[in-house]
Amino acid sequence: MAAQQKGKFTVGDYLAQRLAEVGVRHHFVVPGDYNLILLDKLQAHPDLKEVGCANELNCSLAAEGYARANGVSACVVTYSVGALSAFNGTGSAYAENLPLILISGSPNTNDSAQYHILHHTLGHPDYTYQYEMAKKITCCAVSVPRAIDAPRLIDRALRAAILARKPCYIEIPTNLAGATCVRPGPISAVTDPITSDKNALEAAATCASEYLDGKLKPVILVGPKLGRAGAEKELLQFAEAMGCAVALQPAAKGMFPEDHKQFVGIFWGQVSSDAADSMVHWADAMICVGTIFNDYSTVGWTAVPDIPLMSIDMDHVTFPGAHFSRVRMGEFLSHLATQVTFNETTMIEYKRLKPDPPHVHTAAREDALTRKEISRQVQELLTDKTSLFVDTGDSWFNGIQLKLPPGAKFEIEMQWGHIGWSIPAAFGYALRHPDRHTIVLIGDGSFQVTAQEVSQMVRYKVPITILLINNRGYTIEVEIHDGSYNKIKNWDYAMLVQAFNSTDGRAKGLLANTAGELTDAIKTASEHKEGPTLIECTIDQDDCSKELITWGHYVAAANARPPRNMSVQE
Ligand code: TPU
Ligand code: MG
Repeated sequence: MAAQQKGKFTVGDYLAQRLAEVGVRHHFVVPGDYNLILLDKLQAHPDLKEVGCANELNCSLAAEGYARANGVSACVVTYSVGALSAFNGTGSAYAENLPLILISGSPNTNDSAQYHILHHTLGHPDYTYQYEMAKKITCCAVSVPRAIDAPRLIDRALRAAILARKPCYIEIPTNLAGATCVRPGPISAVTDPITSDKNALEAAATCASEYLDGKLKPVILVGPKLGRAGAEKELLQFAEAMGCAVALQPAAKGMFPEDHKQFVGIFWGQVSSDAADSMVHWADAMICVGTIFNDYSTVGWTAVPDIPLMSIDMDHVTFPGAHFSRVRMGEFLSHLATQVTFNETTMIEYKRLKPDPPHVHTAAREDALTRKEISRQVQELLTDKTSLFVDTGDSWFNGIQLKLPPGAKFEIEMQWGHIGWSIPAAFGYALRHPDRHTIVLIGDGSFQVTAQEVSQMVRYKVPITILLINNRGYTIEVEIHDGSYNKIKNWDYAMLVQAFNSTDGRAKGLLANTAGELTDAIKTASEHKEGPTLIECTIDQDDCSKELITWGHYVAAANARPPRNMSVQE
Protein backbone atom coordinates (compact mmCIF):
# COMPACT_ATOMS: atom_id res chain seq x y z
CA MET A 1 0.00 0.00 0.00
CA ALA A 2 1.50 3.29 -1.02
CA ALA A 3 1.07 5.92 1.63
CA GLN A 4 0.77 9.51 0.46
CA GLN A 5 4.36 10.64 0.00
CA LYS A 6 5.15 13.54 2.27
CA GLY A 7 4.93 16.76 0.34
CA LYS A 8 4.02 15.10 -2.96
CA PHE A 9 0.39 15.44 -3.97
CA THR A 10 -0.63 13.54 -7.08
CA VAL A 11 -3.43 13.27 -9.62
CA GLY A 12 -4.57 10.11 -7.82
CA ASP A 13 -4.60 11.98 -4.50
CA TYR A 14 -6.62 14.77 -6.09
CA LEU A 15 -9.23 12.29 -7.32
CA ALA A 16 -9.29 10.51 -3.95
CA GLN A 17 -9.85 13.75 -2.08
CA ARG A 18 -12.63 14.83 -4.42
CA LEU A 19 -14.38 11.45 -4.20
CA ALA A 20 -14.32 11.64 -0.40
CA GLU A 21 -15.53 15.24 -0.48
CA VAL A 22 -18.53 14.47 -2.68
CA GLY A 23 -19.56 11.74 -0.22
CA VAL A 24 -18.09 8.50 -1.56
CA ARG A 25 -17.06 6.22 1.34
CA HIS A 26 -16.61 2.90 -0.51
CA HIS A 27 -15.18 2.62 -4.03
CA PHE A 28 -15.75 -0.53 -6.05
CA VAL A 29 -12.77 -1.88 -7.98
CA VAL A 30 -11.30 -4.56 -10.18
CA PRO A 31 -7.52 -4.10 -10.57
CA GLY A 32 -5.58 -4.19 -13.83
CA ASP A 33 -2.15 -2.85 -14.74
CA TYR A 34 -3.53 0.40 -16.17
CA ASN A 35 -5.14 1.37 -12.82
CA LEU A 36 -2.84 -0.04 -10.12
CA ILE A 37 -1.07 3.22 -9.17
CA LEU A 38 -4.45 4.92 -9.08
CA LEU A 39 -5.82 2.20 -6.78
CA ASP A 40 -2.84 2.75 -4.44
CA LYS A 41 -3.65 6.45 -4.25
CA LEU A 42 -7.34 5.82 -3.55
CA GLN A 43 -6.43 3.22 -0.91
CA ALA A 44 -4.22 5.76 0.83
CA HIS A 45 -7.10 8.15 1.46
CA PRO A 46 -8.34 7.68 5.04
CA ASP A 47 -12.04 8.21 4.19
CA LEU A 48 -12.24 5.76 1.27
CA LYS A 49 -12.67 2.01 1.66
CA GLU A 50 -11.78 -0.18 -1.30
CA VAL A 51 -14.26 -2.94 -2.17
CA GLY A 52 -13.07 -5.59 -4.60
CA CYS A 53 -15.57 -7.17 -7.02
CA ALA A 54 -15.45 -10.43 -8.95
CA ASN A 55 -15.82 -8.83 -12.40
CA GLU A 56 -16.41 -5.42 -13.91
CA LEU A 57 -20.07 -5.96 -14.80
CA ASN A 58 -20.78 -6.71 -11.17
CA CYS A 59 -18.45 -3.91 -10.07
CA SER A 60 -20.47 -1.36 -12.03
CA LEU A 61 -23.77 -2.76 -10.78
CA ALA A 62 -22.49 -2.78 -7.19
CA ALA A 63 -21.65 0.90 -7.64
CA GLU A 64 -25.12 1.45 -9.16
CA GLY A 65 -26.68 -0.03 -5.99
CA TYR A 66 -24.35 1.98 -3.77
CA ALA A 67 -25.47 5.17 -5.52
CA ARG A 68 -29.07 4.28 -4.63
CA ALA A 69 -28.09 4.15 -0.96
CA ASN A 70 -25.48 6.90 -0.86
CA GLY A 71 -26.49 9.34 -3.61
CA VAL A 72 -23.15 8.99 -5.41
CA SER A 73 -20.71 6.13 -6.10
CA ALA A 74 -17.41 5.25 -7.78
CA CYS A 75 -16.36 2.27 -9.89
CA VAL A 76 -12.68 1.92 -10.82
CA VAL A 77 -11.63 -0.43 -13.62
CA THR A 78 -8.84 -1.09 -16.07
CA TYR A 79 -8.74 -0.19 -19.74
CA SER A 80 -11.10 -1.82 -22.27
CA VAL A 81 -11.30 -5.38 -20.90
CA GLY A 82 -12.60 -3.85 -17.70
CA ALA A 83 -14.28 -0.65 -18.82
CA LEU A 84 -16.30 -2.16 -21.65
CA SER A 85 -17.90 -4.56 -19.14
CA ALA A 86 -18.47 -1.71 -16.67
CA PHE A 87 -20.29 0.26 -19.38
CA ASN A 88 -23.32 -1.95 -18.70
CA GLY A 89 -23.78 -0.82 -15.09
CA THR A 90 -22.96 2.71 -16.24
CA GLY A 91 -25.83 2.46 -18.73
CA SER A 92 -28.04 1.38 -15.86
CA ALA A 93 -26.97 4.40 -13.82
CA TYR A 94 -27.81 6.63 -16.79
CA ALA A 95 -31.22 5.04 -17.31
CA GLU A 96 -31.98 5.00 -13.58
CA ASN A 97 -30.70 8.55 -12.89
CA LEU A 98 -27.84 7.73 -10.54
CA PRO A 99 -24.51 9.62 -10.36
CA LEU A 100 -22.05 6.77 -10.74
CA ILE A 101 -18.47 7.92 -11.33
CA LEU A 102 -16.81 5.49 -13.71
CA ILE A 103 -13.03 5.75 -13.51
CA SER A 104 -10.77 3.89 -15.88
CA GLY A 105 -7.01 3.61 -16.07
CA SER A 106 -5.64 3.96 -19.59
CA PRO A 107 -2.39 3.59 -21.60
CA ASN A 108 0.79 5.51 -20.88
CA THR A 109 0.52 8.93 -22.55
CA ASN A 110 3.64 8.25 -24.70
CA ASP A 111 2.30 5.16 -26.42
CA SER A 112 -0.14 6.73 -28.81
CA ALA A 113 2.47 9.09 -30.37
CA GLN A 114 4.89 6.18 -30.69
CA TYR A 115 2.26 4.09 -32.49
CA HIS A 116 2.67 1.28 -29.97
CA ILE A 117 0.24 -1.60 -30.05
CA LEU A 118 -0.83 -2.33 -26.49
CA HIS A 119 -2.42 -5.24 -24.62
CA HIS A 120 -6.12 -5.03 -23.61
CA THR A 121 -6.80 -2.80 -26.61
CA LEU A 122 -8.33 -3.25 -30.05
CA GLY A 123 -4.84 -3.60 -31.50
CA HIS A 124 -4.45 -0.29 -33.26
CA PRO A 125 -2.74 2.73 -31.74
CA ASP A 126 -5.75 5.04 -31.54
CA TYR A 127 -6.57 4.99 -27.84
CA THR A 128 -9.44 7.46 -27.95
CA TYR A 129 -12.17 4.90 -28.65
CA GLN A 130 -13.07 4.14 -25.03
CA TYR A 131 -13.45 7.83 -24.21
CA GLU A 132 -15.57 8.32 -27.34
CA MET A 133 -17.80 5.40 -26.35
CA ALA A 134 -18.11 6.67 -22.77
CA LYS A 135 -19.45 10.01 -24.03
CA LYS A 136 -22.61 8.25 -25.20
CA ILE A 137 -23.48 6.70 -21.85
CA THR A 138 -22.50 9.44 -19.40
CA CYS A 139 -23.47 13.07 -18.95
CA CYS A 140 -19.81 14.11 -19.04
CA ALA A 141 -16.71 12.17 -20.11
CA VAL A 142 -13.17 13.44 -19.58
CA SER A 143 -9.82 11.98 -20.52
CA VAL A 144 -6.89 13.54 -18.67
CA PRO A 145 -4.07 14.30 -21.17
CA ARG A 146 -1.63 15.95 -18.70
CA ALA A 147 -1.44 16.19 -14.91
CA ILE A 148 -1.97 19.93 -15.14
CA ASP A 149 -5.42 19.33 -16.69
CA ALA A 150 -6.57 16.84 -14.05
CA PRO A 151 -8.11 19.21 -11.45
CA ARG A 152 -10.21 21.08 -14.00
CA LEU A 153 -11.41 17.95 -15.79
CA ILE A 154 -12.08 15.90 -12.65
CA ASP A 155 -14.08 18.75 -11.09
CA ARG A 156 -16.02 19.27 -14.30
CA ALA A 157 -17.05 15.60 -14.56
CA LEU A 158 -18.00 15.32 -10.89
CA ARG A 159 -20.08 18.49 -10.94
CA ALA A 160 -21.93 17.41 -14.07
CA ALA A 161 -22.79 14.01 -12.57
CA ILE A 162 -23.95 15.40 -9.25
CA LEU A 163 -26.15 18.06 -10.82
CA ALA A 164 -27.65 15.84 -13.53
CA ARG A 165 -28.00 12.68 -11.37
CA LYS A 166 -26.31 10.81 -14.24
CA PRO A 167 -23.01 8.91 -14.49
CA CYS A 168 -19.75 10.54 -15.56
CA TYR A 169 -16.50 9.08 -16.90
CA ILE A 170 -12.95 9.94 -15.87
CA GLU A 171 -10.00 8.39 -17.74
CA ILE A 172 -6.57 8.61 -16.14
CA PRO A 173 -3.47 7.33 -17.97
CA THR A 174 -1.36 4.90 -15.97
CA ASN A 175 1.63 7.27 -15.89
CA LEU A 176 -0.42 10.24 -14.64
CA ALA A 177 -2.03 8.72 -11.51
CA GLY A 178 1.22 9.26 -9.59
CA ALA A 179 2.20 12.53 -11.28
CA THR A 180 2.45 15.69 -9.20
CA CYS A 181 -0.74 17.71 -9.01
CA VAL A 182 -1.93 20.90 -7.33
CA ARG A 183 -4.27 20.65 -4.34
CA PRO A 184 -8.03 21.17 -4.74
CA GLY A 185 -9.96 24.29 -3.78
CA PRO A 186 -13.23 24.33 -1.81
CA ILE A 187 -15.58 21.46 -2.72
CA SER A 188 -18.58 23.80 -2.85
CA ALA A 189 -17.43 24.69 -6.38
CA VAL A 190 -18.29 21.10 -7.31
CA THR A 191 -21.28 20.33 -5.11
CA ASP A 192 -23.23 23.57 -4.74
CA PRO A 193 -26.72 22.87 -6.09
CA ILE A 194 -28.36 24.90 -8.83
CA THR A 195 -31.50 26.54 -7.50
CA SER A 196 -34.58 27.44 -9.54
CA ASP A 197 -34.71 30.56 -11.63
CA LYS A 198 -37.08 32.79 -9.62
CA ASN A 199 -38.95 34.13 -12.66
CA ALA A 200 -39.40 30.67 -14.12
CA LEU A 201 -40.57 29.30 -10.76
CA GLU A 202 -43.20 32.04 -10.41
CA ALA A 203 -44.35 31.71 -14.00
CA ALA A 204 -44.63 27.92 -13.71
CA ALA A 205 -46.65 28.27 -10.49
CA THR A 206 -49.05 30.68 -12.23
CA CYS A 207 -49.39 28.23 -15.10
CA ALA A 208 -50.11 25.43 -12.60
CA SER A 209 -52.95 27.44 -11.06
CA GLU A 210 -54.41 27.99 -14.53
CA TYR A 211 -54.03 24.28 -15.34
CA LEU A 212 -55.82 23.25 -12.15
CA ASP A 213 -58.42 26.01 -12.28
CA GLY A 214 -61.92 24.58 -12.55
CA LYS A 215 -60.66 20.98 -12.49
CA LEU A 216 -62.70 18.75 -10.22
CA LYS A 217 -60.80 15.47 -10.20
CA PRO A 218 -57.03 16.04 -10.08
CA VAL A 219 -54.77 13.02 -9.52
CA ILE A 220 -51.05 13.03 -8.75
CA LEU A 221 -49.02 10.36 -10.54
CA VAL A 222 -45.55 9.81 -9.10
CA GLY A 223 -42.63 8.40 -11.11
CA PRO A 224 -39.14 7.18 -10.18
CA LYS A 225 -37.38 10.51 -10.78
CA LEU A 226 -39.06 11.88 -7.63
CA GLY A 227 -36.70 9.87 -5.43
CA ARG A 228 -33.69 10.65 -7.60
CA ALA A 229 -34.43 14.36 -7.21
CA GLY A 230 -34.68 13.82 -3.44
CA ALA A 231 -38.08 15.51 -3.40
CA GLU A 232 -40.16 12.98 -1.41
CA LYS A 233 -40.78 15.36 1.50
CA GLU A 234 -41.87 18.18 -0.81
CA LEU A 235 -44.22 15.81 -2.63
CA LEU A 236 -45.84 14.85 0.66
CA GLN A 237 -46.29 18.52 1.51
CA PHE A 238 -47.81 19.23 -1.92
CA ALA A 239 -50.05 16.14 -1.92
CA GLU A 240 -51.43 17.00 1.52
CA ALA A 241 -52.12 20.56 0.40
CA MET A 242 -53.99 19.19 -2.64
CA GLY A 243 -55.84 16.49 -0.68
CA CYS A 244 -56.24 14.40 -3.86
CA ALA A 245 -55.44 10.82 -4.85
CA VAL A 246 -51.77 9.85 -5.28
CA ALA A 247 -50.92 6.91 -7.55
CA LEU A 248 -47.38 5.61 -8.13
CA GLN A 249 -45.70 4.17 -11.19
CA PRO A 250 -44.20 0.74 -10.42
CA ALA A 251 -40.62 2.06 -10.43
CA ALA A 252 -41.62 4.69 -7.86
CA LYS A 253 -42.90 2.17 -5.31
CA GLY A 254 -41.71 3.19 -1.86
CA MET A 255 -41.35 6.89 -2.72
CA PHE A 256 -44.71 7.81 -1.12
CA PRO A 257 -45.93 6.08 2.08
CA GLU A 258 -48.32 3.24 1.29
CA ASP A 259 -50.15 3.67 4.60
CA HIS A 260 -50.95 7.31 3.72
CA LYS A 261 -54.69 7.89 3.27
CA GLN A 262 -54.13 9.49 -0.16
CA PHE A 263 -52.22 6.50 -1.56
CA VAL A 264 -54.47 4.79 -4.12
CA GLY A 265 -52.09 2.13 -5.45
CA ILE A 266 -49.59 1.42 -8.20
CA PHE A 267 -50.72 2.62 -11.62
CA TRP A 268 -49.62 -0.01 -14.11
CA GLY A 269 -52.49 -0.17 -16.59
CA GLN A 270 -54.17 -3.57 -16.60
CA VAL A 271 -51.91 -4.85 -13.82
CA SER A 272 -52.40 -1.91 -11.42
CA SER A 273 -52.89 -2.46 -7.69
CA ASP A 274 -55.77 -1.18 -5.53
CA ALA A 275 -57.90 1.22 -7.59
CA ALA A 276 -55.04 3.17 -9.22
CA ASP A 277 -56.14 2.34 -12.78
CA SER A 278 -59.72 3.56 -12.25
CA MET A 279 -58.53 6.69 -10.47
CA VAL A 280 -56.07 7.69 -13.21
CA HIS A 281 -58.62 7.16 -15.95
CA TRP A 282 -61.31 9.06 -14.05
CA ALA A 283 -59.07 12.12 -13.47
CA ASP A 284 -59.68 15.41 -15.30
CA ALA A 285 -56.21 16.75 -14.38
CA MET A 286 -52.99 14.73 -14.13
CA ILE A 287 -50.06 16.06 -12.18
CA CYS A 288 -47.13 13.87 -13.17
CA VAL A 289 -44.13 14.12 -10.86
CA GLY A 290 -40.91 12.51 -12.12
CA THR A 291 -42.78 10.01 -14.29
CA ILE A 292 -41.23 7.83 -16.98
CA PHE A 293 -43.63 6.47 -19.58
CA ASN A 294 -41.96 3.59 -21.38
CA ASP A 295 -43.32 0.41 -23.00
CA TYR A 296 -43.01 -1.53 -19.73
CA SER A 297 -44.57 1.07 -17.40
CA THR A 298 -47.43 1.63 -19.87
CA VAL A 299 -47.98 -2.11 -20.42
CA GLY A 300 -47.08 -2.06 -24.10
CA TRP A 301 -48.50 1.49 -24.60
CA THR A 302 -51.97 0.44 -23.45
CA ALA A 303 -51.83 2.61 -20.30
CA VAL A 304 -50.81 6.06 -21.48
CA PRO A 305 -52.95 8.72 -19.71
CA ASP A 306 -55.16 10.29 -22.37
CA ILE A 307 -55.67 13.79 -20.95
CA PRO A 308 -53.25 16.74 -21.26
CA LEU A 309 -50.65 16.40 -18.49
CA MET A 310 -48.84 18.75 -16.18
CA SER A 311 -45.38 17.27 -15.88
CA ILE A 312 -42.90 18.15 -13.12
CA ASP A 313 -39.42 16.85 -13.92
CA MET A 314 -36.18 17.10 -11.96
CA ASP A 315 -35.25 20.50 -13.41
CA HIS A 316 -38.15 21.65 -15.56
CA VAL A 317 -41.95 21.82 -15.66
CA THR A 318 -44.12 21.34 -18.75
CA PHE A 319 -47.82 22.08 -19.30
CA PRO A 320 -49.98 21.73 -22.37
CA GLY A 321 -48.71 24.76 -24.31
CA ALA A 322 -45.93 25.98 -21.97
CA HIS A 323 -42.48 24.93 -20.76
CA PHE A 324 -40.33 26.26 -17.90
CA SER A 325 -36.64 25.40 -17.64
CA ARG A 326 -34.55 25.60 -14.47
CA VAL A 327 -37.41 24.91 -12.12
CA ARG A 328 -36.25 22.38 -9.51
CA MET A 329 -38.76 19.69 -8.62
CA GLY A 330 -38.54 20.04 -4.83
CA GLU A 331 -38.67 23.83 -4.87
CA PHE A 332 -41.62 23.82 -7.26
CA LEU A 333 -43.61 21.31 -5.22
CA SER A 334 -43.15 23.17 -1.94
CA HIS A 335 -43.89 26.49 -3.64
CA LEU A 336 -47.08 25.08 -5.16
CA ALA A 337 -48.12 23.58 -1.82
CA THR A 338 -48.69 27.11 -0.51
CA GLN A 339 -50.90 28.10 -3.46
CA VAL A 340 -53.23 25.22 -4.35
CA THR A 341 -56.82 24.71 -3.25
CA PHE A 342 -57.62 21.65 -1.16
CA ASN A 343 -59.85 19.27 -3.14
CA GLU A 344 -60.56 15.73 -1.96
CA THR A 345 -63.14 14.72 -4.57
CA THR A 346 -60.90 11.91 -5.77
CA MET A 347 -60.55 10.55 -2.24
CA ILE A 348 -64.32 10.34 -1.87
CA GLU A 349 -64.44 8.34 -5.10
CA TYR A 350 -61.48 6.19 -4.02
CA LYS A 351 -63.28 5.15 -0.82
CA ARG A 352 -66.06 3.73 -3.02
CA LEU A 353 -63.65 1.98 -5.39
CA LYS A 354 -61.09 0.71 -2.88
CA PRO A 355 -61.02 -3.09 -3.07
CA ASP A 356 -61.46 -5.11 0.13
CA PRO A 357 -58.21 -6.59 1.42
CA PRO A 358 -57.72 -9.94 -0.31
CA HIS A 359 -58.22 -13.08 1.69
CA VAL A 360 -54.74 -14.55 2.05
CA HIS A 361 -54.56 -18.31 2.34
CA THR A 362 -51.90 -19.67 4.69
CA ALA A 363 -50.44 -22.92 3.43
CA ALA A 364 -49.94 -25.91 5.73
CA ARG A 365 -46.31 -26.64 6.61
CA GLU A 366 -46.15 -29.72 4.41
CA ASP A 367 -47.80 -28.07 1.38
CA ALA A 368 -45.63 -27.75 -1.72
CA LEU A 369 -44.28 -24.21 -1.97
CA THR A 370 -46.17 -21.79 -4.23
CA ARG A 371 -45.56 -18.25 -5.44
CA LYS A 372 -48.47 -16.99 -3.34
CA GLU A 373 -47.12 -18.62 -0.19
CA ILE A 374 -43.66 -17.09 -0.82
CA SER A 375 -45.32 -13.66 -1.12
CA ARG A 376 -47.33 -14.24 2.06
CA GLN A 377 -44.20 -15.11 4.02
CA VAL A 378 -42.15 -12.25 2.55
CA GLN A 379 -44.95 -9.85 3.44
CA GLU A 380 -44.65 -10.89 7.09
CA LEU A 381 -40.91 -10.34 6.95
CA LEU A 382 -41.13 -6.68 5.93
CA THR A 383 -40.41 -4.05 8.60
CA ASP A 384 -39.39 -0.41 8.70
CA LYS A 385 -35.79 -1.64 8.42
CA THR A 386 -36.30 -3.66 5.23
CA SER A 387 -34.78 -2.68 1.88
CA LEU A 388 -36.33 -4.93 -0.75
CA PHE A 389 -34.64 -5.46 -4.14
CA VAL A 390 -36.73 -7.05 -6.87
CA ASP A 391 -35.11 -8.34 -10.05
CA THR A 392 -36.54 -8.64 -13.56
CA GLY A 393 -39.03 -11.49 -13.96
CA ASP A 394 -42.03 -12.48 -11.89
CA SER A 395 -40.17 -11.00 -8.91
CA TRP A 396 -41.16 -7.55 -10.28
CA PHE A 397 -44.83 -8.43 -10.08
CA ASN A 398 -44.61 -10.25 -6.76
CA GLY A 399 -42.65 -7.34 -5.26
CA ILE A 400 -44.99 -4.63 -6.57
CA GLN A 401 -47.98 -6.37 -4.95
CA LEU A 402 -46.43 -6.39 -1.46
CA LYS A 403 -47.60 -3.77 1.03
CA LEU A 404 -44.65 -1.74 2.25
CA PRO A 405 -44.77 -0.81 5.92
CA PRO A 406 -43.69 2.77 6.78
CA GLY A 407 -39.93 3.12 6.51
CA ALA A 408 -39.43 0.09 4.24
CA LYS A 409 -37.47 0.82 1.06
CA PHE A 410 -38.00 -0.68 -2.37
CA GLU A 411 -35.47 -0.89 -5.20
CA ILE A 412 -36.23 -1.88 -8.79
CA GLU A 413 -34.30 -1.31 -12.04
CA MET A 414 -37.17 -1.07 -14.46
CA GLN A 415 -35.80 1.30 -17.10
CA TRP A 416 -32.57 -0.63 -17.73
CA GLY A 417 -33.97 -4.06 -16.76
CA HIS A 418 -30.72 -6.03 -16.56
CA ILE A 419 -31.37 -9.51 -15.25
CA GLY A 420 -29.14 -10.26 -12.26
CA TRP A 421 -28.78 -6.58 -11.36
CA SER A 422 -30.09 -7.09 -7.83
CA ILE A 423 -27.23 -9.30 -6.59
CA PRO A 424 -24.35 -6.83 -7.02
CA ALA A 425 -26.63 -3.82 -6.51
CA ALA A 426 -27.92 -5.15 -3.18
CA PHE A 427 -24.32 -5.88 -2.17
CA GLY A 428 -23.26 -2.29 -2.88
CA TYR A 429 -26.38 -0.91 -1.20
CA ALA A 430 -26.01 -3.03 1.95
CA LEU A 431 -22.41 -1.90 2.51
CA ARG A 432 -23.73 1.64 2.85
CA HIS A 433 -26.75 0.62 4.96
CA PRO A 434 -25.54 -2.08 7.36
CA ASP A 435 -28.35 -1.06 9.72
CA ARG A 436 -31.05 -2.22 7.29
CA HIS A 437 -32.17 -5.76 6.40
CA THR A 438 -31.58 -6.08 2.67
CA ILE A 439 -33.74 -8.72 0.99
CA VAL A 440 -33.50 -9.76 -2.66
CA LEU A 441 -36.26 -11.40 -4.70
CA ILE A 442 -34.73 -12.92 -7.81
CA GLY A 443 -35.48 -15.60 -10.41
CA ASP A 444 -33.18 -18.50 -11.28
CA GLY A 445 -32.34 -17.10 -14.73
CA SER A 446 -31.41 -13.70 -13.38
CA PHE A 447 -29.29 -15.17 -10.60
CA GLN A 448 -27.13 -17.08 -13.08
CA VAL A 449 -25.95 -13.80 -14.66
CA THR A 450 -24.30 -12.26 -11.59
CA ALA A 451 -24.05 -15.13 -9.07
CA GLN A 452 -20.34 -14.53 -8.44
CA GLU A 453 -21.04 -11.39 -6.43
CA VAL A 454 -22.52 -13.52 -3.64
CA SER A 455 -18.88 -14.38 -2.93
CA GLN A 456 -18.23 -10.70 -2.10
CA MET A 457 -21.16 -10.76 0.33
CA VAL A 458 -19.36 -13.71 1.93
CA ARG A 459 -16.00 -11.92 1.88
CA TYR A 460 -17.31 -8.70 3.43
CA LYS A 461 -19.73 -10.58 5.75
CA VAL A 462 -22.84 -8.80 4.47
CA PRO A 463 -26.02 -10.43 5.84
CA ILE A 464 -28.30 -10.15 2.79
CA THR A 465 -31.26 -12.53 2.46
CA ILE A 466 -31.65 -13.79 -1.11
CA LEU A 467 -34.92 -15.49 -2.01
CA LEU A 468 -34.21 -17.24 -5.28
CA ILE A 469 -37.43 -18.36 -6.96
CA ASN A 470 -36.57 -21.40 -9.01
CA ASN A 471 -39.23 -22.00 -11.66
CA ARG A 472 -36.71 -23.66 -13.98
CA GLY A 473 -36.43 -21.04 -16.67
CA TYR A 474 -37.06 -17.57 -18.08
CA THR A 475 -40.79 -17.38 -17.31
CA ILE A 476 -41.14 -13.66 -18.09
CA GLU A 477 -39.76 -14.38 -21.57
CA VAL A 478 -42.12 -17.34 -21.93
CA GLU A 479 -45.05 -14.96 -21.38
CA ILE A 480 -43.73 -12.52 -24.00
CA HIS A 481 -42.61 -15.08 -26.59
CA ASP A 482 -41.80 -18.73 -25.93
CA GLY A 483 -39.12 -20.91 -27.43
CA SER A 484 -36.55 -23.49 -26.37
CA TYR A 485 -34.17 -20.64 -25.52
CA ASN A 486 -36.26 -19.92 -22.42
CA LYS A 487 -35.12 -23.15 -20.76
CA ILE A 488 -31.97 -23.03 -18.66
CA LYS A 489 -29.61 -25.45 -16.96
CA ASN A 490 -30.69 -26.04 -13.39
CA TRP A 491 -28.12 -25.48 -10.63
CA ASP A 492 -27.90 -26.60 -7.04
CA TYR A 493 -28.10 -22.99 -5.85
CA ALA A 494 -27.91 -23.71 -2.14
CA MET A 495 -24.75 -25.74 -2.61
CA LEU A 496 -23.21 -23.14 -4.93
CA VAL A 497 -23.45 -20.52 -2.23
CA GLN A 498 -21.85 -22.88 0.29
CA ALA A 499 -19.01 -23.37 -2.21
CA PHE A 500 -18.22 -19.66 -2.04
CA ASN A 501 -17.43 -20.14 1.65
CA SER A 502 -14.26 -22.14 1.02
CA THR A 503 -12.51 -22.37 4.41
CA ASP A 504 -13.38 -19.01 5.93
CA GLY A 505 -16.84 -17.92 4.71
CA ARG A 506 -20.13 -18.00 6.60
CA ALA A 507 -22.80 -18.01 3.86
CA LYS A 508 -25.81 -20.24 4.30
CA GLY A 509 -27.49 -21.95 1.36
CA LEU A 510 -30.91 -23.43 2.10
CA LEU A 511 -33.54 -25.23 0.07
CA ALA A 512 -37.29 -24.78 0.54
CA ASN A 513 -39.64 -27.18 -1.24
CA THR A 514 -42.52 -26.75 1.21
CA ALA A 515 -44.17 -23.88 3.07
CA GLY A 516 -42.75 -25.12 6.38
CA GLU A 517 -39.23 -25.34 4.98
CA LEU A 518 -39.49 -21.74 3.83
CA THR A 519 -40.67 -20.60 7.28
CA ASP A 520 -37.70 -22.34 8.89
CA ALA A 521 -35.25 -21.01 6.29
CA ILE A 522 -36.47 -17.42 6.73
CA LYS A 523 -36.00 -17.76 10.50
CA THR A 524 -32.44 -19.02 9.98
CA ALA A 525 -31.72 -16.18 7.55
CA SER A 526 -33.05 -13.54 9.93
CA GLU A 527 -30.78 -14.76 12.71
CA HIS A 528 -27.69 -15.13 10.50
CA LYS A 529 -25.55 -12.00 10.65
CA GLU A 530 -22.12 -13.17 9.49
CA GLY A 531 -22.84 -13.41 5.79
CA PRO A 532 -25.57 -13.88 3.19
CA THR A 533 -28.30 -16.51 3.25
CA LEU A 534 -29.65 -17.79 -0.02
CA ILE A 535 -32.95 -19.63 0.10
CA GLU A 536 -33.75 -21.54 -3.06
CA CYS A 537 -37.55 -21.63 -3.29
CA THR A 538 -38.70 -24.27 -5.73
CA ILE A 539 -42.07 -23.71 -7.37
CA ASP A 540 -43.93 -25.28 -10.25
CA GLN A 541 -42.90 -24.09 -13.71
CA ASP A 542 -46.43 -22.85 -14.46
CA ASP A 543 -46.85 -21.04 -11.14
CA CYS A 544 -46.61 -17.37 -12.06
CA SER A 545 -48.65 -14.25 -11.35
CA LYS A 546 -51.62 -13.45 -13.55
CA GLU A 547 -50.23 -9.89 -13.73
CA LEU A 548 -47.07 -11.18 -15.46
CA ILE A 549 -49.17 -13.12 -17.98
CA THR A 550 -51.40 -10.12 -18.75
CA TRP A 551 -48.46 -7.71 -18.99
CA GLY A 552 -46.51 -10.16 -21.15
CA HIS A 553 -49.36 -10.38 -23.67
CA TYR A 554 -49.52 -6.59 -24.10
CA VAL A 555 -45.74 -6.16 -24.30
CA ALA A 556 -45.60 -8.94 -26.89
CA ALA A 557 -48.28 -7.15 -28.93
CA ALA A 558 -46.32 -3.88 -28.74
CA ASN A 559 -43.11 -5.66 -29.84
CA ALA A 560 -44.93 -7.27 -32.75
CA ARG A 561 -46.36 -4.08 -34.30
CA PRO A 562 -45.59 -4.22 -38.02
CA PRO A 563 -43.35 -1.50 -39.52
CA ARG A 564 -45.33 1.63 -40.43
CA ASN A 565 -44.95 4.23 -43.20
CA MET A 566 -43.63 1.76 -45.76
CA SER A 567 -43.46 3.68 -49.00
CA VAL A 568 -43.18 0.60 -51.19
CA GLN A 569 -45.67 -2.26 -50.95
CA GLU A 570 -44.00 -5.65 -51.28
O1 TPU B 1 -39.47 -15.17 -12.77
P1 TPU B 1 -38.75 -15.48 -14.05
O2 TPU B 1 -38.59 -16.93 -14.32
O3 TPU B 1 -39.36 -14.76 -15.18
O4 TPU B 1 -37.28 -14.85 -13.82
P2 TPU B 1 -35.85 -15.40 -14.28
O5 TPU B 1 -35.74 -16.87 -14.04
O6 TPU B 1 -34.86 -14.58 -13.58
O7 TPU B 1 -35.79 -15.15 -15.81
C1 TPU B 1 -35.57 -13.86 -16.37
C2 TPU B 1 -35.63 -14.00 -17.87
C3 TPU B 1 -35.32 -12.74 -18.64
C4 TPU B 1 -34.44 -12.59 -19.73
C5 TPU B 1 -33.59 -13.64 -20.33
N1 TPU B 1 -35.89 -11.54 -18.45
N2 TPU B 1 -35.42 -10.67 -19.31
N3 TPU B 1 -34.55 -11.29 -20.11
C6 TPU B 1 -33.83 -10.58 -21.21
C7 TPU B 1 -32.48 -10.07 -20.71
C8 TPU B 1 -31.31 -10.60 -21.17
N4 TPU B 1 -30.11 -10.17 -20.71
C9 TPU B 1 -30.07 -9.19 -19.78
C10 TPU B 1 -28.74 -8.74 -19.25
N5 TPU B 1 -31.18 -8.64 -19.29
C11 TPU B 1 -32.40 -9.03 -19.77
N6 TPU B 1 -33.48 -8.43 -19.29
MG1 MG C 1 -37.15 -18.30 -13.65
